[in-house]
Amino acid sequence: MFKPKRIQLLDEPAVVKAALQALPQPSRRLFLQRGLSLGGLALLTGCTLTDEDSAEQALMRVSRFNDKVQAWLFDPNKLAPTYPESMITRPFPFNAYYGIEDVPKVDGSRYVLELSGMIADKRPWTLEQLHRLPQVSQVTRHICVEGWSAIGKWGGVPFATFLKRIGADLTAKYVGFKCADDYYTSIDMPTALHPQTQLTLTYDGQTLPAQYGYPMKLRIPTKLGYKNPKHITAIYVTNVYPGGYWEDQGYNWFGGS
Ligand SMILES: Nc1nc2c(c(=O)[nH]1)N[C@H]1C(S)=C(S)[C@@H](COP(=O)(O)O)O[C@H]1N2
Ligand SMILES: [Mo]
Repeated sequence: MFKPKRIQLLDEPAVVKAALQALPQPSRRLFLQRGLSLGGLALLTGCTLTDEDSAEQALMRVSRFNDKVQAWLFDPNKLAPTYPESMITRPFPFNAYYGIEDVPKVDGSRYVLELSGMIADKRPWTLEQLHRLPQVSQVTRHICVEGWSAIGKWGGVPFATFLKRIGADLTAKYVGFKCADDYYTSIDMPTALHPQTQLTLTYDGQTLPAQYGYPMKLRIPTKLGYKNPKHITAIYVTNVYPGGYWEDQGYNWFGGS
């Protein structure tokens, strides 16, 4: 019988420690109760760790397991906290994988939002058409993994309204986003349909400023900052795992806040 060999090259305590930090609280507690070992980690995550695995690959697999746990725990009816306007952070921080001088300059009059994948009506949308849909607003907290958070006010169209309007297949697994910079990300369908997930056109009652994602971004208060794509140019619906700019470099894909 084939029996996978235990990892030789791996720094076992370091991998277990890093994996533990990647796990959400309930499974972390379970794991601590069971004792810390790579064997236990393999049992818990269903990942067989062989000596062909690098520590990095092992952690990636634990992170994918973590996606599943977070998806199970995600309550589609639970709302992220909202705040009074007096608590808005001013000025609101800018963040991207580049400096503010490199923010993409998008011409709103020429802008079109492209649609593809499991969507019945793939006709592209202009900004004007998006503004004509029913608008809502929210004052919520944006939390960045880099260690800061800030409260802001975003206005736009509930994303669920938009997805239904275009005839997106709501049983599909993922919604993916391409941006005017080289950024890209993707989210699970339950999060896409969450009542606070918003196709955002305004910030603080004004047209969305360039640095915060003009002409359109996705605001998801139930997820960390990197899951909130700015300058969206294309949206697609798919069952094929799309990854993301930071996710493909090791950030956890589910990215719940
Ligand atoms: N297109 C694009 N979207 C992006 C990013 C980016 O670099 N490009 N950075 C993400 C990260 S890590 C954060 S914290 C937020 C920052 O949004 P803000 O500039 O509105 O604070 O945008 C997210 N969306
Ligand atoms: Mo971030």
